[in-house]
Amino acid sequence: MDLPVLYNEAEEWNYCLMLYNAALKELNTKLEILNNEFKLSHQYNPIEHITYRIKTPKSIAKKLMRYGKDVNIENIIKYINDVAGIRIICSFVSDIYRIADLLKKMSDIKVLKIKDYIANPKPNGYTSYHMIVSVPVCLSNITVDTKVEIQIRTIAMDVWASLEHKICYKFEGEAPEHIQKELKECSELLAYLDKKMLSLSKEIQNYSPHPANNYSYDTKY
Ligand code: 0O2
Repeated sequence: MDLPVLYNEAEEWNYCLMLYNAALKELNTKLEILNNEFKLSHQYNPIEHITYRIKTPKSIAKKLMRYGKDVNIENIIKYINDVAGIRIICSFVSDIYRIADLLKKMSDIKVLKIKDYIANPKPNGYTSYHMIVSVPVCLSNITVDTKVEIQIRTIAMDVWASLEHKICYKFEGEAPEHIQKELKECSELLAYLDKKMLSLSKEIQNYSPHPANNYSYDTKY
């Protein structure tokens, strides 16, 4: 992200926020269009809902300090990939990969990094598909490539992550061992549930009165 020379740090930060917000809006619109198209041509929407946020200054500062970096705008732009974050909640695991593949094919979106915590869950049981992308934001005289973190997950994965986040916050990152163990078990149960729901949904599709409109499921999961 190249910034114009501005008067002071506050102005620079406002400029960054304008870019991050613009990138989130661009991505959100693209995803809404995809979902609407799916609804129209397959009577099916792979995206349940989308949320997005700008990371709080406190959380940005904490992350930079964890990385051993000074807290300044240059380091935020360079090291913090999730200042702008968008979360896509899907019904089924197959939808996650479908959405990720569609994003990868978008000519103006550059994929910078992928972390597949579904294929490789974190040791605590966290599962989700993460992409760091760069979105071109067209301004009056320049186009600025702006980083956004995309998290794609199922409803079940989202329930787990939000509970785990609350538990971590409550115990300041050091939850008792039995709670950690039970959380891991919950994650495995939810993964099983996701698989069952997908196979049930596939079966229901076979009963559709309009087979021509049937949505073809990815067979990866
Ligand atoms: P918050 O509150 O969501 O902002 P990188 O992107 O590679 O530079 P980073 O950011 O460490 O480095 O990468 P990662 O692991 O891909 O993504 C971090 C984000 O994923 C976190 O952001 C969480 O939103 C989510 N996440 C990762 N691991 C866990 C986990 O174990 N539990 C939960 N609940 N969420 C997780 P932040 O900055 O931690 O927080």
